[in-house]
Amino acid sequence: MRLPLLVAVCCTVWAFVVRPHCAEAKARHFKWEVSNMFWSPDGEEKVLIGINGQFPGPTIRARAGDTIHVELKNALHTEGVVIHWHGIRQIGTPWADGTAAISQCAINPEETFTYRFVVDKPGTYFYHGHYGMQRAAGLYGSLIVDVAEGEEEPFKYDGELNLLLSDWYHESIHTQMVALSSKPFRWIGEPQVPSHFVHPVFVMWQTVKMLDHDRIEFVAAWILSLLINGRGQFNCSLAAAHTPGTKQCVTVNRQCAPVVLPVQPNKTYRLRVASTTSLASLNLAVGNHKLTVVEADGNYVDPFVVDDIDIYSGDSYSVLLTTDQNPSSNYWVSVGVRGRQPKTAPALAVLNYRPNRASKMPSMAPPMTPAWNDYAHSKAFTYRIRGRAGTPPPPASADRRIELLNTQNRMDGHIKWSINNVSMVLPATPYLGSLKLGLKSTLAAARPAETFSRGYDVTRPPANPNTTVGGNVYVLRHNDTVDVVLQNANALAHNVSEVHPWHLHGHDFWVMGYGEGHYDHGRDAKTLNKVNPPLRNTAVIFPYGWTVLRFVADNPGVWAFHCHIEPHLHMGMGVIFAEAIERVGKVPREAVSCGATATALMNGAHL
Ligand SMILES: *[C@@H]1O[C@H](CO)[C@@H](O)[C@H](O)[C@H]1NC(C)=O
Ligand SMILES: *[C@@H]1O[C@H](CO)[C@@H](O)[C@H](O)[C@H]1NC(C)=O
Ligand SMILES: *[C@@H]1O[C@H](CO)[C@@H](O)[C@H](O)[C@H]1NC(C)=O
Ligand SMILES: *[C@@H]1O[C@H](CO)[C@@H](O)[C@H](O)[C@H]1NC(C)=O
Ligand SMILES: *[C@@H]1O[C@H](CO)[C@@H](O)[C@H](O)[C@H]1NC(C)=O
Ligand SMILES: *[C@@H]1O[C@H](CO)[C@@H](O)[C@H](O)[C@H]1NC(C)=O
Ligand SMILES: [Cu+2]
Repeated sequence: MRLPLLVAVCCTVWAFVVRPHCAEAKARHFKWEVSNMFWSPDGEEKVLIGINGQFPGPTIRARAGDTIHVELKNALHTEGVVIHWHGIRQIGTPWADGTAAISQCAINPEETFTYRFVVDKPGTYFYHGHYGMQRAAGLYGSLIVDVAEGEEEPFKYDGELNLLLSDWYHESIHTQMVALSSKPFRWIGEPQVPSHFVHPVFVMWQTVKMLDHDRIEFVAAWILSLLINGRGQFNCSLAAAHTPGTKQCVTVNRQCAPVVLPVQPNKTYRLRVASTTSLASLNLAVGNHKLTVVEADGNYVDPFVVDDIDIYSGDSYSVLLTTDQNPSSNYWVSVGVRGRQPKTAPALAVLNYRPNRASKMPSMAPPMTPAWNDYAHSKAFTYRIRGRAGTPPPPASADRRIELLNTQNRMDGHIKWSINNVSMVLPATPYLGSLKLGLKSTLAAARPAETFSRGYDVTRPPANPNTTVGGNVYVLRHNDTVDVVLQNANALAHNVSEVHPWHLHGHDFWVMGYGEGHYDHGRDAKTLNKVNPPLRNTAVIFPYGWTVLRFVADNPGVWAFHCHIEPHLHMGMGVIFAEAIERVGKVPREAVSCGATATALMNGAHL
């Protein structure tokens, strides 16, 4: 309630005193209902979580400085729900971050909660469920913030195309969650197509007997499709549609038809690409067209030209594409898998140069995205991302360094991901309420470790893989400059180390540098980029590598910092930053009135 008022007051002051034309910040109201519904994202009918009967959810479009109000009604029958606004820093509104058990209580069925927050910075964002694995059940959509009225983007374009990338399992998230926490562990992997499939794709489900390394039991029969704007092709022959004279796929099953992106020749388009995948790391390429990267995670980057972009779960990019190819043809947009041996067919969309006529299948095969394990290609792309001139530089040094080793571990027969040997579990009472009220009983007594044993060999599985669970709450002092060293290592199986995209809530961080092997501060600190590191909210650690991030703890709240791969987070791969709680403003009662906080409030405590 207070925010729009503040904005309005500022605006009035500016209008009359400072600026002749007030950049009018608007309040934008949305009324949403979240419910389960039947849908066929890839041609097969399943139940997913939609918003107002749509999948993906409605796109929010606003201008920088606007206040968003989302009145969210939970119409799921038996589950709570929350929505996280990915990339929005929630400056001064940590209770609107939408993380269950962290920033708020899950909204009960039939109840309504209103999110109010300012979108302070232009960019390409999205929103998604942040309770259990609800994101993987389809609860997501785009959030696009344009520059404030009267301002201009630092690059020119004629039109925009929006691509929200995701992946889709045929098994329900309930089945997935049970599998991930089963004894023995059941991997929800993505077996799907023969290894030698050819484009265009005829995707057939196949039971693949997977390697049984280290006694992890793989369940073969899981199905995963890649989706573009909520649409993919499973067991659907694009080949038929591709044959001249037939439009079989398009007419037989509308869901099988690829997304069509209408363009005019000789124009420049801004492609906004965001990934909210559960599991898959992706690569996007457009046949015959170059891509100029200009934005990453709501921050401008020093422009560079590539043939394809990598995009990890939690990332967003803007790339400029010029329609300078022969306009009598159309072109494929391909989205393929990185970092895991793909058993999933690429997702396809059509760049349609004939926007006023029926779309025609491209005459060329879709571009092949790079091999899944071509890490040199991925690193070359990632290392090229720099802040655009004008990006604020990072503070010259840090006040605190937190080193986070991620390992795969065992606990009483379960498989977990751990950070410094502790696998994160969330409390019954959300942190924002319990910490604000100082309810010590709800907090784990132990302070999590700030580093790990020097001698730990990151190239081998843990010598003793036993782990424990804990809160992993790091208490940060207001205004401290914090360096986080993310250290990757070998998982439980020999010679396996995975890619993990880490996402920070409440902040952008500078990505200071990347390296191989064990981070050695004495040796590696001098290789960090202090000149033009990019600001982002998601950064990847490569297999057996490290990544160093820097941020200033200037946004009081309780913020999650975690691997954005949904099964990894579910298995404990995350930590919590409790930042200057004493400076958090008055927390709305409805955000945190549950568990021990509700009891304390009833007994007269004040938020
Ligand atoms: C694929 O589609 C065909 C034709 O519609 C159908 O006969 C077949 O059962 C489907 N396969 C799977 C695995 O769903
Ligand atoms: C696109 O621009 C080129 C060079 O300016 C020109 O030769 C060509 O005719 C244009 N094509 C279309 C379809 O306008
Ligand atoms: C690991 O934990 C299991 C119990 O889950 C125990 O039986 C085993 O001895 C532990 N191993 C080591 C090396 O501590
Ligand atoms: C992890 O914790 C277990 C106890 O649960 C311990 O035995 C093991 O040595 C620890 N590993 C590391 C790498 O610290
Ligand atoms: C925190 O940093 C900001 C920006 O540098 C400054 O304005 C503020 O006074 C600082 N607050 C404290 C308590 O140091
Ligand atoms: C480890 O795996 C990589 C592929 O990920 C392979 O190229 C390499 O040969 C393997 N090394 C060993 C020792 O098995
Ligand atoms: Cu991960």
